[in-house]
Amino acid sequence: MRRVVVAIGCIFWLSCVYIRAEECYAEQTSVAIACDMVDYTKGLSVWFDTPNDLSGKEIWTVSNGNSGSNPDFAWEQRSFPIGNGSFGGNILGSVKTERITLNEKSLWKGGPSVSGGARYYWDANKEGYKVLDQIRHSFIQFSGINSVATELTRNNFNGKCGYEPDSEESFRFGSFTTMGEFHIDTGIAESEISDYRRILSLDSALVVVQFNAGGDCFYRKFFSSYPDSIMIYRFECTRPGRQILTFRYVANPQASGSVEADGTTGIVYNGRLDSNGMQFVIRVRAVAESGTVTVENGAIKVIGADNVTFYVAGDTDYKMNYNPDFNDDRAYVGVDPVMTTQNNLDFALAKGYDAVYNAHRADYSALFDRVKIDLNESKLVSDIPTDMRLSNYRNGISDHYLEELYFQFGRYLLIASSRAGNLPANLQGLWHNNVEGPWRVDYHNNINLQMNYWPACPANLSECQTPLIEYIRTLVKPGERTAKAYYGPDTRGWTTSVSSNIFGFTSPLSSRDMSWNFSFVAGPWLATHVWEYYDYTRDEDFLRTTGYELIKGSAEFAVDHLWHKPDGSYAAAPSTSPEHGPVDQGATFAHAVVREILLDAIEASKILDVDASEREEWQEVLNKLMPYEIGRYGQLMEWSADIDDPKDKHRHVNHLFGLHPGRTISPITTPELSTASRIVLEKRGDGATGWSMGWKLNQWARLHDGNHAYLLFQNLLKNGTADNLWDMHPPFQIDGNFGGTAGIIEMLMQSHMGFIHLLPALPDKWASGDVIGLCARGNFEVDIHWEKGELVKAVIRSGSGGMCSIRYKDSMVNFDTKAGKSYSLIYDNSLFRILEN
Ligand code: FUC
Repeated sequence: MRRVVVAIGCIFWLSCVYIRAEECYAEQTSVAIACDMVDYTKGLSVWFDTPNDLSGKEIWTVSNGNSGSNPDFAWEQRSFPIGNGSFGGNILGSVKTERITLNEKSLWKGGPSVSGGARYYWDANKEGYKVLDQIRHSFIQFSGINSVATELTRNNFNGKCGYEPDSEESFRFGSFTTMGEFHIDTGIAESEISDYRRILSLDSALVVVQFNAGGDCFYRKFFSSYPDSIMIYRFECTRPGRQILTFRYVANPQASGSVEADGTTGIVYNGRLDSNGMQFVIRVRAVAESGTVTVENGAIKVIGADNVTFYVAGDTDYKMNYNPDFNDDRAYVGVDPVMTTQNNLDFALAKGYDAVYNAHRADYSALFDRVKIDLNESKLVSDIPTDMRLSNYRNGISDHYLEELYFQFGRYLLIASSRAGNLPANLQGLWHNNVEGPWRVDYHNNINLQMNYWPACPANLSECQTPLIEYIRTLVKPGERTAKAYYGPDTRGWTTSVSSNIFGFTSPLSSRDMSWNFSFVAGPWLATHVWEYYDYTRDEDFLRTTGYELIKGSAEFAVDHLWHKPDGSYAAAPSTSPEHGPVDQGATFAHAVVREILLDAIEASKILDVDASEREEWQEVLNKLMPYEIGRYGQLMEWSADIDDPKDKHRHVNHLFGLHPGRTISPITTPELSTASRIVLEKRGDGATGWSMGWKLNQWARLHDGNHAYLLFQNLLKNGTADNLWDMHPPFQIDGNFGGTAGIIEMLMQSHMGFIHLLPALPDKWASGDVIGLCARGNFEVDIHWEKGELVKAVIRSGSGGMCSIRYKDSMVNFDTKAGKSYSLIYDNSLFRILEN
């Protein structure tokens, strides 16, 4: 019966294809047929049941500085991101005109190609080292923090380059910028549809927009493929011939270029950014099943097609450069995007939709499927839209499915925004809707970039960390100049400061506000991630050929930037604690980072059996570094003097760096410091901006307080998360998502103290559960099963062999492992039984 009706409808439809789409649709709705929608919400999915409209369209032409809110609400809180690590988009799911925002991670303003050229661009460091002795002397003269040191630091330890776009005639720091938008008119009125759903399926890395229009099921499917460097938008309908589409590109308004026909079924935009002449190309090709495709006035028109696939390729002329010539305006130019987009498009077209989709799924699943989490046997039911779930959660309704979803969403975002061969995830991962954005959507190095990579290794996505390591490599050569400029010509090694870009920028910015702009341990902090990558993967080749050099250069800088005081001790003077407080003669945070990178360098040099004398030096500095101190209300002191304010609610908790992400404070090895850290966290409180709650969640987990960690996780979900599950600083900042995912792992397993600690911070609310496929340092993969709040069984897969030490509560067990073998650990009555599987 149904088939007959469909056939009649089809004839009717074909007869009206040349009438304006809307009119045709209006007539068509009179033939109502039930449509059995495929349910794409099944499994792990984030979804909405109401469409967006076009109210935010092109709002990105408005710059919004560092403002707390994105002017485009629908984009920020109700769209879905797709990405392949470099090429991404946001799907708005509006009915009448689909709107897709577009990003390529290397599309940046600024750099050495701005007017003024390379010499101007690289002239960003001051010569702070010239007043270093004076500053240090003042700390002796005035017995600590003093206004002479503050003024000298403010005037000499900033840089020459502005951070605000209008701060310089030729703005060289630059900004990540939008690649424009696609608008696809469909001729279908929102008022005429039912059963609308917009779904991000985490199981398949696919966005689906679906609805019933006049009894026909419409599906739009969107994904960005890493193996084929192509984005695909597929418009399907259960009734043949119903697709009437006009596909238009709207360019970044701060660029020049034009849209032209690319053959008879596609368009191409070849443009250059006004700021720096960066060339970028977008190429679209429509492949329609039946119907006609034409190109008119720069738009693709599809009429009367059954299903239509749009293949979209985009690229820029950006080239990463590890060894930039400081006189070369074009040091970061080196790709021909006309060619790369053509090749990618041709290749994908030849492969066809099914093969491209299958390759995308295989690539994604190989990463995503490694980790499964099940809290209290939560059934994977996605029977209500995510915004309602979140609203219920905010009202105190427990929802472990939502918690699992949030955890896996972080893994999805990392796979979508950080893949080998490209830049790391920036402040918004890969997604931005504006010509410039908050904090230039840059690489922010006093917590944010680092937080982006907290989950990479433990969430079994170590491949996704390679962009960070490649990026760190790009900072070394410019970072050596910065190190020398501020700490003297004999300073060894490299560093970077609070904000970096894709053009090797490592200098401080021009602001005299030292609380945020003085950030010389940013380089060593980044370099700890190089060690972490090794420690998880135990890839000794990597350590030898790539990693060690980065770690060593960073440890050398860490040592040379310290003040070797007359009494023989070492202190970071001057230094600050982000992003508040005075210019100090030894901020706890700076020392904690120095400790960590020196420990890393010592271990790395031992493994490679190199640099014995450097090792001694590193150990000597470690021994004589100013120690942690406990202040008047029992708190871990943030500065060298006991000036902490117990009412201080500041979001940065960097002085607890040794607790997390570092490993120099732990309830097991340093109980007093751990208690002092707890006092800091209690005073700071459980609210904050998105990423800050994400960080405190990790820190509470490191204190082995599962219920308090869970409280922070709940606060992050309730108060720091948009309906599409993006982290809200606000505005949207992706770091909190990654901090949240990492924090859940820290609650279930830790491995930073030389052993694998199972369920170190299990909250009462997660009484039973399973997690499969977490990674621990030492190259172990771990599954954990627990019931009624107690460990029942763990499975350890050893990737590199060697001793495995496991801790649960106060019990420890050590056993030797062979690479490639797996071991079951049964825990019963405080005893472990270990079986080789
Ligand atoms: C740090 C934070 C801010 C913001 C910015 C991008 O400076 O203190 O809150 O997250 O990074």
